[in-house]
Amino acid sequence: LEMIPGMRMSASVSQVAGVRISYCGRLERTVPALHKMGYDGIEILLRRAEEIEVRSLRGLLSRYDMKVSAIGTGLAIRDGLTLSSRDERIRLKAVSRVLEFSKLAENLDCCVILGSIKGGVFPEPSLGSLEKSSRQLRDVRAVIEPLNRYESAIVNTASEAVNLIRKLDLERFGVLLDTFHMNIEEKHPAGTIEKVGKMLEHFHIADSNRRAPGDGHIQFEGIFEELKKIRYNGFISAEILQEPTSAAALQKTMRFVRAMS
Ligand code: LER
Ligand code: MN
Repeated sequence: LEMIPGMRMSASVSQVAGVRISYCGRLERTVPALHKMGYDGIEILLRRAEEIEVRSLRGLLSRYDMKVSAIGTGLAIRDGLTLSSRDERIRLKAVSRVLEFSKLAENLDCCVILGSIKGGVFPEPSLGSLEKSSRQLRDVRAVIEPLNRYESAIVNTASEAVNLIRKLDLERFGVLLDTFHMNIEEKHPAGTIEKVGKMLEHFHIADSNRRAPGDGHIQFEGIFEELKKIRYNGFISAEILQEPTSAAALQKTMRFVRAMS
């Protein structure tokens, strides 16, 4: 990605089968395959931090000169855990889960994503609970991801994420923008990137229908122009439906982003 110095590509991966937006399979298989397609890193979706053995993952990654861009935490909701729960027991368990992910993230030099783990639509999330959790997580290198209203009833827009970070003075927190969610919630996605500016620390790419970019109707030109303007130098991470196959969708994404940048 010569036009955008420092910008790199990663793809969501999962060792659990059946995650529709992740390249599923053993890392021994997905890491070399992504490397061959030109990816620089993986974003690992985990239910628990203990699913990763740091030393062997580091060995595998160094063989292919790959990095971990981020740890995705959304699978924790399968255990009923959310950071905005009104049930204090659940909320504290969610906080502990993120702290476990954080230790792993420090070892892998990457960020922890606070997406779905912030809370869904039902049970109704509490902003007060999310703020309490965020204060307890202030030492975590976290990125807050606004999600669309159909997936979450809390923090749907970039400005809500920025406001939360500013209000609580969360110095280590950044923002993760996902083009799929922006397409639903933001008035002007490219302008949103400009507003987030230096707080933008991670980026998910997918088209309007969660397919590979180019397979929906998002206008990506302005989005990439804005990423260049703010000199975004983090990862662009493919979080797309693996259709018709992971390889086809991820190769298409790589070609698309290279053509855009
Ligand atoms: C998580 O990164 C996300 O964007 C969710 O929509 C995935 O279900
Ligand atoms: Mn996302």
